[in-house]
Amino acid sequence: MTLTSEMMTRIKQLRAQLNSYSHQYYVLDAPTVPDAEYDRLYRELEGIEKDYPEAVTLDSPTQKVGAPPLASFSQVSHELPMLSLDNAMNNDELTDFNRKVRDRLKGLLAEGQELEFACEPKLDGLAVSILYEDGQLVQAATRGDGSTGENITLNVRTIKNVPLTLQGIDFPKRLEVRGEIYMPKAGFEKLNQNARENDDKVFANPRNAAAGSLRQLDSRITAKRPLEFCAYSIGIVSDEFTLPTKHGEILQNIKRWGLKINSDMAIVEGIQACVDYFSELGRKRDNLDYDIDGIVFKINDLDIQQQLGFVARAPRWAIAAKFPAQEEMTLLEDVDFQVGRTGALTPVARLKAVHVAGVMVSNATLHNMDEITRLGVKIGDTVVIRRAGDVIPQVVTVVIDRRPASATDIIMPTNCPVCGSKVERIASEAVARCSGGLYCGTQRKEAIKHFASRKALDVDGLGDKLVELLVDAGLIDSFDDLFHLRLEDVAKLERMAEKSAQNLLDSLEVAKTTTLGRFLYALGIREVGVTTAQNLADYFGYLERIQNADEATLLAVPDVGEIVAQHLLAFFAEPHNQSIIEQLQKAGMNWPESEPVSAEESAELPLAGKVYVITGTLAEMGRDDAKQYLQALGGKVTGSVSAKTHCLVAGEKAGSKLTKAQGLGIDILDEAGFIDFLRLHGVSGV
Ligand code: 5U1
Repeated sequence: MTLTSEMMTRIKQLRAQLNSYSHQYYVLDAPTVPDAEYDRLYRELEGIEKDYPEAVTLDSPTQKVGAPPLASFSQVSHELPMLSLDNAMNNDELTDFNRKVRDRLKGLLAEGQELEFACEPKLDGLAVSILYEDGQLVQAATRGDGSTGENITLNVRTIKNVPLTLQGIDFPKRLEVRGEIYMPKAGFEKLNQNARENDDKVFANPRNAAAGSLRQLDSRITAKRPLEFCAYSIGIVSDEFTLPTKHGEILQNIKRWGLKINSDMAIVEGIQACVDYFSELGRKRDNLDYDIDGIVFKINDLDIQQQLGFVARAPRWAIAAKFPAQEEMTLLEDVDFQVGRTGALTPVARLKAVHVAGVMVSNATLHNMDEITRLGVKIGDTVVIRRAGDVIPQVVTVVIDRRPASATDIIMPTNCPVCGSKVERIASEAVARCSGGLYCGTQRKEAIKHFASRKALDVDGLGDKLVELLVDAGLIDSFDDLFHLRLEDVAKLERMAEKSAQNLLDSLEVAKTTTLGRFLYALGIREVGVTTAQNLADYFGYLERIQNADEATLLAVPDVGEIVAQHLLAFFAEPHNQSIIEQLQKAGMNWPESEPVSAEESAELPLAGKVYVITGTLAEMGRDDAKQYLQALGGKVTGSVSAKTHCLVAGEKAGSKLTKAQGLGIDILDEAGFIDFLRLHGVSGV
């Protein structure tokens, strides 16, 4: 077949369209068409290129899937050295940096004139250089030693948000963009989750995952990794191009040319504003979509940058203010096995106490025996602990060359450390469980704590400590015992008095009236979380129908797969569980039941078809209640902001989702506004 000019026109159209959709999706985070439309156009282009291989060009969107493996990476000499940065470990060192800069600029700054700084989160990834000639990506290289790096062009070409062709026409003939390649937290978690399931390499942190993915000789592997690029400066720029006078303006140009820059960057005046920015980002750090290890502050004015120049391999006009490290080394002194609500035995590392990310850590989770085998860890080892955000600290690696001769293997006990029942492990499951069920004191306590917890019956005043006291005093053994407590017995407990005991009984009385979703969740059926419980309640409307449902009917419920269906069937088939439900109903537990809302009816609900995201702290109602209200009005609640989001409900301390929603021009409601909105839609009692 000959390649006609009509066909060439169609190829060009498709490439331009696909590049534009990719840019909207990966760089602007604002897709304008569904994925299916992108896929359709992609397949059309792929089909044409297959029929006319002579039409394939290096910059075609189909060429981002990787190439056959290299034998090794070649070397690239950086025409302009890639600099490193001096660090400031605290506010004093940051203000010291400002003082030194001002001293050097004496005479150039008016009395009291503040310097302008660009503040940029310092991504925890790998510094790279990407070279464009005539708008085409021609080379990408690692930083290496700053003078020579490795040629990783084939790998960088596969990164979704790195354009193969620059946008617009006003870019320099030669342009070197510098920035960081990193792996966003969500992609990292998913990659590791997959790796665990398939016995593949698990990475210790997003940075290692990014490095491991980028250093692949087979770029087809890199293409499958969730890497992103974020630009923070330029290197070579050909002479015909007139550079702007401010760093911030350069970044805006880079953005216009189709590359991603950090949306959390800011331009501020004076060092105090830098200190404030550092504190604010420190607070937001855990909620960002990516790992950062500090903030880079740069003098914004390029003339001033030039006046200040460099010392050794670092510029005098920039500094990296560092956050406390998220990883530290310490000694694994022992391992205990903790019994959970469902009897799962979790190995917990007892550590020599160590500061990690500003908090003293002496325990870390080891997940399960498979994880212990994977890590190859022994008691007595020196281990690396990672604490990122609010998640439980993790043991991520073992420092093998520090292993003492006395190190001992970690062995799963054969009997439950709490009740002595046999520990069992089902071949298909990673976890081992105590077979004691509610005979096991810990399982009993944990089940009752769960029953009373906020997302379940939400019994005001019945916290974990009080449940333990009640169980230890022999006052409760099962859920329904809670509703038969006597005032005089409760009042005798440690730190209780008649008034607090009465308050507890009153709260229990209130909690007797609940919703079907909450009741189901409270029962603690394995794998039935809040959403699944609510979906079951919405789908069936009546408890009895859930109790009698067969597997096929359960599988029709959104979010219910085979495993959940099996757990539900097993739970309701157990006479003991049926009797618990009967006892609770006899004790007065009740919830409204009604025919489920049909598809036609739900399409008529006021928020039908609308997508909401909830972020930050909602002090009045909590995020779960907010979600339930929105769902009851027909709205869909998702976890991440995109162009498809209609409205963001943003409570206190909202972080990157708020910034993103603002950037996309999405409606935003604070908590007070949200409560008004609910009232307007007829929700009472909020
Ligand atoms: N955000 C950001 N990271 N980072 C790293 N900006 C930035 N700038 C750097 C480095 C090494 O160097 C320039 C100041 C040259």
